[in-house]
Amino acid sequence: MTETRFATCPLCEATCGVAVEVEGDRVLAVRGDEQDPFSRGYICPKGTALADLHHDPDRLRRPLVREGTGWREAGWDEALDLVARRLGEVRKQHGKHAVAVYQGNPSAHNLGLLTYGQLALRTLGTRNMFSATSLDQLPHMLAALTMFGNQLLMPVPDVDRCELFVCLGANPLASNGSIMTAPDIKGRLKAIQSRGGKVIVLDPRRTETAEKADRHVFLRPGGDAALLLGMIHVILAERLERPGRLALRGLEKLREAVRGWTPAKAERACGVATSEIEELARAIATTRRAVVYGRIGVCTQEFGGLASWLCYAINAITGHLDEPGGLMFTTPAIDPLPLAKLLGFDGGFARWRSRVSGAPEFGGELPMSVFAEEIETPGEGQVRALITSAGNPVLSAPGGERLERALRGLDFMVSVDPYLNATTRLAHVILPPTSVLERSHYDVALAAFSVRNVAKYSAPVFARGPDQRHDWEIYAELFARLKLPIGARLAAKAISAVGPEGVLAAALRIGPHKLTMAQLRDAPHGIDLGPLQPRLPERLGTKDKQVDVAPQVYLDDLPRLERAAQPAGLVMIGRRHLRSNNSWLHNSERLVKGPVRCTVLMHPDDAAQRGLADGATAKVTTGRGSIELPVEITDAMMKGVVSVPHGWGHAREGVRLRVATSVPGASINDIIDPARVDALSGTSALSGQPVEVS
Ligand SMILES: Nc1nc2c(c(=O)[nH]1)N[C@H]1C(S)=C(S)[C@@H](COP(=O)(O)OP(=O)(O)OC[C@H]3O[C@@H](n4cnc5c(=O)[nH]c(N)nc54)[C@H](O)[C@@H]3O)O[C@H]1N2
Ligand SMILES: Nc1nc2c(c(=O)[nH]1)N[C@H]1C(S)=C(S)[C@@H](COP(=O)(O)OP(=O)(O)OC[C@H]3O[C@@H](n4cnc5c(=O)[nH]c(N)nc54)[C@H](O)[C@@H]3O)O[C@H]1N2
Ligand code: SF4
Ligand SMILES: [Mo]
Repeated sequence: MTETRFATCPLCEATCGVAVEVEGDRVLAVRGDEQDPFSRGYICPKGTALADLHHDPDRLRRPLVREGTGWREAGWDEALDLVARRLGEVRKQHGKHAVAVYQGNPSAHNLGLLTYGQLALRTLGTRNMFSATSLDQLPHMLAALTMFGNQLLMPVPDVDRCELFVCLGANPLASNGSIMTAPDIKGRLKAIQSRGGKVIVLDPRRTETAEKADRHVFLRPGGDAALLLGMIHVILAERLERPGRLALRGLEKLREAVRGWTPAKAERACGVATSEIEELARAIATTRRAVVYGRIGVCTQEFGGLASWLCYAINAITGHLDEPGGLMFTTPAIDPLPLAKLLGFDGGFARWRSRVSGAPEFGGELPMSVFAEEIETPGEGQVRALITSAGNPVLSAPGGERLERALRGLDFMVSVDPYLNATTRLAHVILPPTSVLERSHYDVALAAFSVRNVAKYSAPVFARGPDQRHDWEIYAELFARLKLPIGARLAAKAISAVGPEGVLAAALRIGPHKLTMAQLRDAPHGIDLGPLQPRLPERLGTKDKQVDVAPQVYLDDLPRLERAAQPAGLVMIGRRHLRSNNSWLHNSERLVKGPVRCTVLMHPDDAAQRGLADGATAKVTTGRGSIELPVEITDAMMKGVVSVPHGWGHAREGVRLRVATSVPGASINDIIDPARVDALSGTSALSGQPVEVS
C-alpha cells in the first residue's frame, strides 16, 4: 500500500517541505509539499535524492572498527566502549585540550545535534573546537557580535518586500540561499522584478543568479570591502544617509574611515567603474525598500571581516536595517539567543589565541586554518585525538592533503558519520547515525534566518532500522561512558532523558510565539507566523542599545586593505551547483549524471593566452601542488579569474562510495593554501587564491 508522509528536506538552508510517497520500507517518490505554507510545493533536484541517501547501499548501518588495514563491523556497545576508553586515555595522559572536535555543516540541519550533540561536545572543555564556521559565515557572526552585540544576530534580507536586491558574493539560484532561508528563491527574486523592482548582482562570474538579474557587474575577488567603502563614501559625501529611527553609534568614525575612499580609488581596488559605484550607492540610498545582501563570497576572502561589516553598515546608514524590505531580524518560535546564553555560547572574539600561530578564537572555536598545525606541532596542548561530527574536512578545508597526513598521525580518531569517505577512512572507529528519513526534524537554526517567521516539526518518515542510533543518542551513550565533570554529566543526562522533542517543547513554550508541540504535530505542513517584524533596539545586545556602525576592530584592519596589492596573474574562486551539496551528495547516481561538473571555468582571453582549447585538460597549480581538470571556456568569467567547485575528488584510497569515486573530479582544497586567511577574523580565504593554469 502506498502512503504519503510529510517531512522537511534537511539538505540545504531552504527547508523545503517534501511529500514522501512510501510503500513499506521503500521510498517511491519525493515531491514538493504543495501545502507547506512557506515552500508551497517547491523542491530542487537534491530533494528528490533524499530517497537515494536513505537507500544508498554504501550508507553505513553498523559501527566500523579499524582492524589492520581493513574494517570490521562491531556492535554499538563494543564500539562505544572502545571510543570512550581511547578518548579517556588521551584525556588522562595529555589533558582535555588534547582531544579536538570538528563539526561539519549537516550539524546545523540536525535536530538531535542542535539540541544535544553540540552541547555534549562542549562539555569536553577542549580549546581545540573546530567547525565549518571558519570556512563560511564567521565574518557575518563577528559583524553581528561587534555591531549588534550578539554573534547570532545575523540579519536576513526581506526579499519578499524589497524593491532593490543587491546581491554580493552569493549565488542563490545554485545554493538556494544562505543566511536567507527562502524556499524557491528563484520565484521570490522574480517576484521583485514583477512588482517593478530590480535585482543587481556583483560577482566575478556571471552566475545563474546574475543571468536572471536586471544587472550584473564584474567585481574582482576580494574587492568587496573597497567597493563598499567607495559606495559609503558617495552616500556620506552626497548627504544621502538616512539612518531612520535607529540610533547609530560611530557614524562620525565611519565618515572619517571612508573619507579617503573615493569611488576612483575603490575602482582601482575592485575593478568596478566609478560611475557604477556612484549609481549603485545612490540607488541604494534613494530606493525606499532596498537591501544589500552579502554571503559567502564576501566572507571567505582576505578581507571577509571588513566586507561583512560594511555590508551591514551600508544598510544601517541608508535606513534599510530593521525596516520592511531591508535587512531584518527574525522572530523565530524558538529564540536561540536566550538558549545560547544559558548554554554559554553567547560569543566572544580573541579572548584567547591558538597555541602554535596565535589565531584568535571565535565563540570558543579556533579557525580551520590552524587545525593541521595544532595536530602536527609537538608540545604541551598538542592535539592527539579527534572527534569528527558530520564533517568531511579532508575535502572541505584548505590544505586537504596536509590535513590528511596530520590525521594519520593522531593517536585516536572517531567519526560520527554515515559514510566511509575521504575523512572518515582515517578514523579508528566510525559511528553511523540514522538516515535523514529516520529522524524527526525541526529547523532550530535555520528558522532563525528565515525570510518569514515559520515553525515546522516533522515526525520521522520511517521508523529507524534495527539497532540504529540517532546522532544525539550516539553522543548520549558515549558521554555516559566518559568520566566528565559532574555538572556536565548531569546536564547531559537531563537533556537525554527528555530527548530532542522535550527540549523543543520547552524552548517553544518560552519562545515569543508560545507554541506547543501539540500545535506543531497538528500542522504537519508547518505554521506561518507572518512576515518579519522590526526588532530593534530591544533585540540588540549592545550595552547602550545602539548599532555600532564603526567597531574599532574594523577601523584597525583598514590599513591592511590600503596596503593590499593586486595579484599579477590568475586568481581562483569557487562555485556551487544546484545538483551538488558540498562534498557529500556525489554518491547519488541521479544527481551526478550528465556532463562533468568539476571543471575549471576560464575567460576566452585567458585560455587563448595559454593555448588552452575548450575541453582540454588543464593543470591548475599553486604553491601547494596541482590538480588536473577539463577547461570550460566562457565569457561568464571575469578576465583574470578562474572558477573551480569544491567537494570533489573522492577517489582516494579506502573510500567506500561506489558512485562518487567513479565520477571525475579533484579537490580544489588540495591546492588552496590554508595559510591564506582573513587576518582579522581568521576565516579561511578560500576565494582569490593565486593560481597558474597550463
Ligand atoms: N574551496 C572551498 N571549500 C569550502 C567551501 C567553498 O565554498 N570552497 N565551502 C565551505 C562551506 S560553506 C562549508 S559549510 C563546508 C562544509 O564542510 P563539511 O561540513 O566538513 O563538509 P560536508 O561536505 O558538508 O560534509 C558533511 C559530512 O557529514 C556527513 N553527514 C551528512 N549528514 C549527516 C548527519 O545527519 N549526521 C552525521 N553525523 N553526519 C552526516 C556526510 O557523510 C559528510 O561526511 O565546506 C567549506 N569548504
Ligand atoms: N546546491 C548547493 N547548495 C548549497 C551548497 C552547495 O554546495 N550546493 N552549500 C550550502 C552552503 S554550506 C552554503 S554556506 C551556501 C552558500 O551560499 P552562497 O553564498 O549563495 O554560495 P555560492 O553559490 O558559492 O555563491 C558565492 C558567490 O560568490 C562569488 N565570489 C567568489 N569570490 C568573491 C568575491 O571575492 N567577492 C564577491 N562579491 N563574490 C565572490 C562566487 O562567484 C559565487 O557566485 O550554500 C548552501 N547551499
Ligand atoms: S532547495 Fe533542494 S536541497 Fe534545499 S531544502 Fe529545498 S529541496 Fe532540499
Ligand atoms: Mo556553508
